[in-house]
Amino acid sequence: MAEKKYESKDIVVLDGLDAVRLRPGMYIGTTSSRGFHHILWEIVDNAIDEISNGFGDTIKIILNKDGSATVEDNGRGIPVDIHPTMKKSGVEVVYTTLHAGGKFNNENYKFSGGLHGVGASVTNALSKWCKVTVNKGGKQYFIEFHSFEDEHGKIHSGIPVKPLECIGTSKTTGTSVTFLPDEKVFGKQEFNFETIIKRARELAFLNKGLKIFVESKITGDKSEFHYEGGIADFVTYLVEGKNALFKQPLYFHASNKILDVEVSFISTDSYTENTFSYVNNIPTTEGGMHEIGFKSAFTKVFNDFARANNYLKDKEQNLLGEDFREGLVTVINLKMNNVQFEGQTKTKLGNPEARVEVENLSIQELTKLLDDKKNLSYAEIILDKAKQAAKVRLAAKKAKELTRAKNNAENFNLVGKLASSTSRDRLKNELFIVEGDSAGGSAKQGRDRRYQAILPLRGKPLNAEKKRIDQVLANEEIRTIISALDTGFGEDFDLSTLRYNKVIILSDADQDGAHIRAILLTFFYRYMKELITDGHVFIGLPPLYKVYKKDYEKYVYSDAELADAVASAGKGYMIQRYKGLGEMNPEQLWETTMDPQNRTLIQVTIEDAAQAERMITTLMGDDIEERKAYIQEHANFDREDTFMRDYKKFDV
Ligand code: 0RA
Repeated sequence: MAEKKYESKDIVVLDGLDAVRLRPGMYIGTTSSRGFHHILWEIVDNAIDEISNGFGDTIKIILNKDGSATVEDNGRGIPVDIHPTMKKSGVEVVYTTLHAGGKFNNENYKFSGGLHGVGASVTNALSKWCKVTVNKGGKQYFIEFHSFEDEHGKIHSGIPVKPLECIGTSKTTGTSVTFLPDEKVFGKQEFNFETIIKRARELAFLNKGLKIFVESKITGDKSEFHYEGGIADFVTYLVEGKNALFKQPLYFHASNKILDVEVSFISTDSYTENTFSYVNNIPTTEGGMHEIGFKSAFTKVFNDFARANNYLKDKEQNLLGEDFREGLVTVINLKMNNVQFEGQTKTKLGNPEARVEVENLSIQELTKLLDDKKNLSYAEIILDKAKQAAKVRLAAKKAKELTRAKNNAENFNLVGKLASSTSRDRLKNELFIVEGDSAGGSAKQGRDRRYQAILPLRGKPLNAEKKRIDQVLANEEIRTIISALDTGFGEDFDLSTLRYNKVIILSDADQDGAHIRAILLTFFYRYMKELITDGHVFIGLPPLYKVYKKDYEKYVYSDAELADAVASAGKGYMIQRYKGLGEMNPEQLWETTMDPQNRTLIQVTIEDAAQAERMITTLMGDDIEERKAYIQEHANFDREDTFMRDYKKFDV
């Protein structure tokens, strides 16, 4: 059999832009909506490069009725002279040569943005047509490219209809590009105004001073973004609706030969840290070297400051980075060349020099910020918060150790407060968490001791000054609950070892009772979520009144029910009002609130718990009265609303 010859002529040589057509995914990732918008952002990136290097200040993005998009800038205009080796105009080179954008970097631009740096030629290659107008040197120039199928069915992409020509005069400078994404590549798709707005806003934050207009000629929608504060305005935007602890974000900007970095941050009363980082306008969701550099600088500078100013005593250990960053919202904006992206989604900056340089510049700039006396109160806020966070961290660690080491003495003492049930039947056992020692005493005497365990909670340790849920973790009673449930908490939580099928919170129908309930629910919500989602958490419902006379006795659980009870009692009745659980004797407490045959329980849903957490965490203010009023208003499981006498419904 004749061997098949393979000769040079058989090697398929793809013209640059034809390669893009053949495998668009290689250049823009996907031809879905993301890729469709990507070819717009390639053009916008070029305009931003021009502006962020100091030429011009405005970009317009216009969505046209025919499905095309226009991107206009008032930069210097793409070069129109003939390229010495390519023998074509600069404009034609940019739109027909892959990676042509890259060559601007070192000579013309210090740093260049953009996703893959594939440049405008990719947009041209994947468009049905693309028209470019350049205003420059008093003249106006025009060139048009198109993609078409020849008589052999071969597709030619991004071909200039004719060379760049001068079509008139102009008093301005800048570049305007209009392109129609090719349906043959993308199918029928259109630009999404909301998507574009979101990214335009982000770009305006990341490029201080840049004005971006977005207009849809299809719907008439228009938006405009311009932030003189840049990423400081970004931080302000991010904390809208949160409780910021600074009047305004802190900000610094520094650069050297290798990179340019700006950072802005603000402290909030939240417990989580939020860092948003960018490299060349691209979100680095997975973080990377720049984030690490900034974070270690932050930790170092604040620890040094704390020591120098006696916030940390000699014998005290340094605070951890996570302590300083609790509640911190940060935006890091890095510009540098030759970036390497790593990670699962290629959104993690890998360049090691970014860590070193960002760290050094950040140490220098953060030190300057802290030296400025007008920032002293900000430094104090961060330090106070960090010290609290460290305390909570240590307490949480201790609690964890305690629940692990079940037999040690301290733990034994804790569980000592618990009156356990005699049965070991996990499916029948119930844990009552009871507000107050006296109610706790009644509950212990009145209970069914086979299945019901009682844990009295003294009001005090869980009282109003316990503002922070994390502090709650350091609380003895909470640690007792953790030990008693035997599930562990947080990451270690394991529902399969739960000792009680029902965890029932019994608290008074007043402000303190509501607060204690909210704190407990918040704790469960945060650290034992499954306990709630699996339906183990209940609110016990003690009566508010007893209506009675000779031969008549009725417990009343809501104000609405009171009138009915009074009416059916007839003449000569008396009303006893229960102000708290403690006013009931053991038998009454059993009969009305604990007896499975007669009681009413409200099963706590995850929404209830989320609501409780919002209440606790959004009420960080020091105005105890205001907080109490708020809790009363929002946390009292409203008896008229939630009240259900049908215990079968809840008491399953
Ligand atoms: C390189 C050099 C010059 C301008 C540009 C690039 C440029 C590129 C784009 C892409 C979109 N808008 C743009 N605006 C400018 C300046 C050449 C000169 O004036 O000498």
